[in-house]
Amino acid sequence: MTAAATAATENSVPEKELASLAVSESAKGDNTENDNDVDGSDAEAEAAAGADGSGQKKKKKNKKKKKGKKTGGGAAAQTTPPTIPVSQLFPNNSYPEGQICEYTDDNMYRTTSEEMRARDRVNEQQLIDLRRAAEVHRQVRKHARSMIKPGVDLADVAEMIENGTRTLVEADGFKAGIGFPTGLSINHCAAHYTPNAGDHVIVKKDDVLKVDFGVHVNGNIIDSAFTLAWNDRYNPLLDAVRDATNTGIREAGIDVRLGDIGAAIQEVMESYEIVLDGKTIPIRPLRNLCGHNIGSYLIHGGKSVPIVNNGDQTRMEEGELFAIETFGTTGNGLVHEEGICSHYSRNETNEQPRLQSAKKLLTTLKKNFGTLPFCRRYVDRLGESHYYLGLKHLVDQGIVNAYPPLCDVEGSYTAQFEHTFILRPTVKEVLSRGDDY
Ligand SMILES: [Co+2]
Repeated sequence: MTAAATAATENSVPEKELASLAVSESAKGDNTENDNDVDGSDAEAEAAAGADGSGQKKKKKNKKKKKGKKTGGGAAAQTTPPTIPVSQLFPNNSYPEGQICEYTDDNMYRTTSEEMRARDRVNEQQLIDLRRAAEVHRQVRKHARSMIKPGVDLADVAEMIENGTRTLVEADGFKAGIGFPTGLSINHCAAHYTPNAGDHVIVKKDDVLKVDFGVHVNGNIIDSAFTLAWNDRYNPLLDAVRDATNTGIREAGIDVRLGDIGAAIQEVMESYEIVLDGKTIPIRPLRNLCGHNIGSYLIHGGKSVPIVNNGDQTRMEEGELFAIETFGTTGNGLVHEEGICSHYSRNETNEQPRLQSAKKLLTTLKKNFGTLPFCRRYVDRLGESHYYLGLKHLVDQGIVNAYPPLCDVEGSYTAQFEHTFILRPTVKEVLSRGDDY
């Protein structure tokens, strides 16, 4: 999920206020090994996909050669569509590690430092929660990738992703669940579209679809996104953004300035171009979107990771969790708010609603979502109805924030890739890394 861009105009670009995400691979190439590990776990789950869960579990247990793998030894088979909680596939919290990237330069000492290792152990539970959420993300998106194709209804896609997440993470109040509304933005729309009740958008073969969803365990949120297209002509756009995101991840580290990360992302993104209908178009970053750090139950923790060089001197710090997301476009490079709103989140304010119906709704929102973003469908499924006026009242009073879809100019195409990583005392761990992106 990207930071809500305040309505952008050509004249005032509120870059500082926008946060989005980016991800990159280890500069040293040591990521290859780790990528393979993730591959291994996916391949393992894939091999058994579609089969009976318990039967496969036994089979896998006897497969000793998997034991040395980092992916948690006891991983058994997931079904298609996914129905088995990851806690059953990875007993005793043996969730796969993300991609491990060693720190470089002045921070090289951290990898082996006893002191840093001791600090690392303090946060073990958080790491377990994050890895569990990341594994849910990988397994749900794997199925999403196979079911999303031209002709599919975005309402069905959202339902699959959300129900899959709830099942695999064993959703339970604030202990575990969905991190934010499933973003399913098409073509010139870059972010913050999800179907409202009754919306039926059918994917077309020349569409470019961004799939952005989140999983949390005890408020530890994994925020990761990818782009799908079925026409090869968009490959340069997707390559540019994947490369830019991986560049951002690679540059990230303890004490690194956010503006420097943005500069690296911009340089890579702008080195690409695309030919559409015989016309060569430069690929630009969507400069009023950005990545962000993530707090407990807080998708935007207050720091923004720009995707252009905005000169921000703020530094990343030890222990911080970041989502780096980059967006590329064939359009103007600026998003504006467009269309019907579906995404909302509650503001931390003491302001009280004046309307009675809004008071009741606010109580429901607090109880069910806390500070996590939600969409209208999530309110519908609580059994609420005719709440739109109350919701509008809360938005007008500044008690709830509204995040309408964010789009570049009509006719343009936008792409997004996003990963969540944590700056552990010893290493950078790209939690949501998979064999897919
Ligand atoms: Co995000």
